[in-house]
Amino acid sequence: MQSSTRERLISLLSESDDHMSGQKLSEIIGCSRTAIWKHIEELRKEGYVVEAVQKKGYRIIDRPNNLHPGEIKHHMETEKIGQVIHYEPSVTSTQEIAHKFALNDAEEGTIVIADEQTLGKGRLGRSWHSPKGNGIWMSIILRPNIPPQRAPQLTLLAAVSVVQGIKEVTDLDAQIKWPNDILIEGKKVVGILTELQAEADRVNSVIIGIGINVNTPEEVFPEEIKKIATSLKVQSGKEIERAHLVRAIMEKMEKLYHLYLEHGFAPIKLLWEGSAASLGRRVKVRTITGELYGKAKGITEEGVLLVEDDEGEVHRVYSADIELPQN
Ligand code: BTX
Repeated sequence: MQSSTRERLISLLSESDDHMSGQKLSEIIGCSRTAIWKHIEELRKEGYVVEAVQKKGYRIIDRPNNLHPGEIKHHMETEKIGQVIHYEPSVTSTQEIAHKFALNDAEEGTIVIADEQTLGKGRLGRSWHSPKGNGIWMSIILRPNIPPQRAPQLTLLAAVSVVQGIKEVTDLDAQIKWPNDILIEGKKVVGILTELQAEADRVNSVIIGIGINVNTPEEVFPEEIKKIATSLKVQSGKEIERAHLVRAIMEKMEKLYHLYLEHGFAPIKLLWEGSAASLGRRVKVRTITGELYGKAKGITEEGVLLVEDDEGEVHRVYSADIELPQN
């Protein structure tokens, strides 16, 4: 099924308060009534419940919890972010695909989203568990005119967007653990991986990968992450509509991105600090060169973490894993 016809059909049926006749749909979309009927049959196979009433027409009365672009874009209020969506049922990693699109001049705000990843990537060569049908695995391409050293700020911006989107859709309060984890009740519900295509002094594109455990039941997490991972459904007790959450995150991100381009990192920093789990606490910092214990004092204007050790010396931490020992 051609995606644009399908998307138009879904949005026409979703936007109408009443049934829509096959005749009317075929006129608006510009195809035959038989084609409309075939599309409706396809939608039913995918889990849409489409009511058909004689002399009145069709109406969607239930929809599957899927990530099709038509579902995500339905009533989405953005100009850029998420306006172009590449959806795939199964991929190795949405980051890989987004890198290819970025090299081929994809528009800023393009997203790649999948129902399953078979080789989901974390940082430093780690893997990201991305099972089918219950998470959000997506990569967003941005093209800010900034030097590469400012790119980590966009990880923090993305984290704030996700926290705000989660709050709007689920009413859960998530917290950010510097730099890229989002936690609820101390367990990881979201991971963010920011990668760059850049020259020495300027960024060509920033590819922000976001993985969210949305409706994952506890037993689906592999043994090695069961203790540290959670999902929004486990935390809220409710099934979450994934497309709704993606849409909310896109809308939050677009607002924050405008703010960032106009006023720099300062306003984002304030919002980030408001949701930070680690600030003011004792932390264990693991970098590739070693370990450090101290108090997380804050982040700099560049998004670098400041940690004061027991001798009072303040260290700038650019990239690390942070542990929050139970106080
Ligand atoms: P990270 O390196 O901070 O975290 C990876 C670690 O998190 C793993 O070693 C494991 O311990 C744990 N982990 C793995 N899977 C999960 C999970 N589903 N939930 C909770 N904990 C887990 C974090 O890296 C960055 C993850 C980005 C994922 C997105 S998904 C879309 C995009 N495509 C892609 O391949 N990666 C990004």
